[in-house]
Amino acid sequence: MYLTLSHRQSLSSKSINGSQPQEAHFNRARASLRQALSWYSPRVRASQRQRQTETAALQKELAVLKSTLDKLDQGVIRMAVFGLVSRGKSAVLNALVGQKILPTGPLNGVTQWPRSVRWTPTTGKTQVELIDTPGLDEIAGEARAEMARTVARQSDLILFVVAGDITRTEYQALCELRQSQKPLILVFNKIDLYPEQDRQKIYRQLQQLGAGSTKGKRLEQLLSAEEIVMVAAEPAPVEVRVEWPDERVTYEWETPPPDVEQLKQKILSILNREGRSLLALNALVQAREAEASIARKNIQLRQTEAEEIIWRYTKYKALGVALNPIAVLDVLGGTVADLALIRALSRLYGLPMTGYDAGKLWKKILTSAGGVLLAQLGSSAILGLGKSAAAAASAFESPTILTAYAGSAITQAGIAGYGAYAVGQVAQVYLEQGCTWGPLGPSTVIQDILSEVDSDTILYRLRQELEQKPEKG
Ligand SMILES: Nc1nc2c(ncn2[C@@H]2O[C@H](COP(=O)(O)OP(=O)(O)OP(=O)(O)O)[C@@H](O)[C@H]2O)c(=O)[nH]1
Ligand SMILES: [Mg+2]
Repeated sequence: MYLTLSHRQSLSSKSINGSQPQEAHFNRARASLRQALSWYSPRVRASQRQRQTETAALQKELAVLKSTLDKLDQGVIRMAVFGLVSRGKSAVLNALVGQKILPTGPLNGVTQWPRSVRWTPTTGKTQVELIDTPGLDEIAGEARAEMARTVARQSDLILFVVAGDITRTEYQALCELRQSQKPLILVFNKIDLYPEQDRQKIYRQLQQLGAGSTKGKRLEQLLSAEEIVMVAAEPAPVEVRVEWPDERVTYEWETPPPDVEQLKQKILSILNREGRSLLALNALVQAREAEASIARKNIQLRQTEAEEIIWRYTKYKALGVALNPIAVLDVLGGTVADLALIRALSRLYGLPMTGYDAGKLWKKILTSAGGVLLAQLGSSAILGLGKSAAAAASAFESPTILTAYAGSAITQAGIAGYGAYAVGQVAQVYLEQGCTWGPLGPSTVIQDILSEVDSDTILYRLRQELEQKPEKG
């Protein structure tokens, strides 16, 4: 028995180092997206007009889910480059690809729009889409932040190019990009402009970047010293001395070849080690957003119907409690009614309740709706007893006691009814958050994948950020 267990454990920890878990992560992400698409896509019985309006309202989210799945199927890693103007962003991408595809130049703002080029690294099997962007200080204010956010969200890996000591604007941009929760390589470009000593000094300063303040501490998680590389993407021409056979000496300008070897190696090692998992995780994070948004819209669209259902259950519950003379059954019956209401709502919204125990949900609701529901339980006990006593006494057919029975029954029914109403309201919020927690829901798969990654991977450091989850009951 023990033997089997430890054998199992050693097997699973062994497989984590190979490429198998990457494929497993990848496949699980695909399954999750497929499930989401089939769940939320227009149903076969979508003939009613209402269904059509709903589908139209969810177009955007469905498109996101679909394109995310397509991207996953193609297996292309997206890598975006960011930095201030003229740091050599376009030059770095050209050097990686080995061709001068993207225009570069000494003027600020050569690149005006994001643009992408394909790169097939020589060793890896993976295809990479490189995305060039305009300098972050080139576009003004909100538009810049929006561009950076959009591009970063779609990327699996980010390159941030600096060309020397980091400026305040650069530090701020780094912190902003960090919020996209993507792994980041800091590229120190134009090293040909610095003598060796200065170069090392700047490199050390860049390494210090994460250390220090609490803000820095968080930056460090995304930017370990190992993810800082030095390159010269488009080295400036150097003057060389040429000695001729006839002893003449002339000076000529020669352009050294680009040197981005460090960066290339870094990228390749990340891709080989965790490229597929990064791809999977990125897709899942996007799916999680889309699914939560679908839930929000569904709940909004069906507001009226939901109110009707909640009201109906409220009435049943109130009636049931009022007519039922036995105290304990009130509490039990009330609970059953609340659970039935939650189920009815999840059916109405078309949101999955799988893997999600309605009982837990109810407990959660009980605590969050606090006062009202406790009052309901309390009143069931106290008024219920009074009611039972009154019922027993009513055998004597005294009209005053009968009035007492009716009085406590109505009060209790009112409170119980309000309880059901509160349950309905809270259930809406909870269903919206909980829809991604099914067995193949993105939140669940994200958590599974992150629990398996090695401690020396980028994903491991991203873990805290990516695991952010809605409160679970
Ligand atoms: N000395 C030196 N110059 C470089 C290097 N890389 C790029 N440059 C020069 O820096 C200038 C800007 O390069 P780009 O690649 O256009 O910079 P960018 O960051 O894309 O600039 P924008 O698109 O304007 O934001 C060009 O004149 C390049 O020749 C390098 O490694 N060493
Ligand atoms: Mg450029």
